[in-house]
Amino acid sequence: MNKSSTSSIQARGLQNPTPEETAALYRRMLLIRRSEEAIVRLYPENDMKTPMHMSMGQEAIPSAVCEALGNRGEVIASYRSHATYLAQTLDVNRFFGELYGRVTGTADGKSGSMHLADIERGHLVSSGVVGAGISVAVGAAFANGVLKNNKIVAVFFGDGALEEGVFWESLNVASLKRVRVLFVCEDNGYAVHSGKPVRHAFQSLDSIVKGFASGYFSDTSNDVESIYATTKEAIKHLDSEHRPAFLHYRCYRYLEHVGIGSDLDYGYRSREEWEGWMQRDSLRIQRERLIDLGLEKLVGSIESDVDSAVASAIDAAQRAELPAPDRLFRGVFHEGA
Ligand SMILES: Cc1ncc(C[n+]2csc(CCOP(=O)(O)OP(=O)(O)O)c2C)c(N)n1
Ligand SMILES: [Mg+2]
Repeated sequence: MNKSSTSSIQARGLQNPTPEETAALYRRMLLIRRSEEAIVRLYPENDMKTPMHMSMGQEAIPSAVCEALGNRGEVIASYRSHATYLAQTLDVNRFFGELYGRVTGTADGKSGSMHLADIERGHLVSSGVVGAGISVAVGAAFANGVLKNNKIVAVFFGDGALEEGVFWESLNVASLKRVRVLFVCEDNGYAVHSGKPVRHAFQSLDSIVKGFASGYFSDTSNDVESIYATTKEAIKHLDSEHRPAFLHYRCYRYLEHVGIGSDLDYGYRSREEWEGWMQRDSLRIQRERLIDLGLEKLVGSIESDVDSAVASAIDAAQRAELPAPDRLFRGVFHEGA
């Protein structure tokens, strides 16, 4: 797996990541995985009073995109935003503060897991409305062009958002006005319990998106290094062509649509399909890659850093205060300058 994905990067003329990049990609993915493993363990205590749209299995895409964008990145996400939030901000403290509904959270503990945002760290907004962030991203990217601040907005959405008019309107206007924005489709094959064949009349997006004069980049591997290399190519395209780019990345959701359980007995997807994706788990592959590079010690220190960051964030969140009643309406509406 390791060798074949390396050679697929080479076959596409893309550069292999350095060992430092390999480790940084693993660190981002591990922070997401360990945080969600903790959610699976602790959610049944009923102290995190928010719905959970879990990202397990989908860590590679936001980790690769945020690493590739570095400090140029600004992210907009859907309700499935644990992974994008942690990949972009690396801030597990405010993350757990919000899930526990505490004042230390991203929104004073008032928004829950579907509206994670931290503008200062470049996670602009998340929304529970499918596709809602896409047009906002085009506006934010347009503003960056006017301000000439060199920032790049990446908007993450699922394959279900391709059925929303707002996606096509946003692609149209971004292509027409040559807005530098990355449309990142996290294609996990399902919208709730419906597969793509019963939802999409089109077979392939490639020619449709290219028809808009937008860049089109696709990666079906769910391999973080491959996605990282592809995203860097897309960023080059954005910078040289001054056009949007559509990144079509395949992934797989390990858990149920909403909640922390398995849904393999619901009958809409097969255990064989699920096992096939589990066998090429992006975290395991990345860990093996670091071991192959002789970096066992580094793996150990990344793992103990991440474990203690997650444990101390949970401990702090559990001990933090709930928002006082007089904060209820603060920050809900724009309060002027
Ligand atoms: C505009 C709108 N329509 C319907 C819904 C209900 N809904 C919530 S999640 C979802 C499926 C979205 O699937 P996808 O975009 O593929 O994202 P995934 O959950 O797979 O990450 C739907 C239809 C919604 N939240 N917003
Ligand atoms: Mg989906």
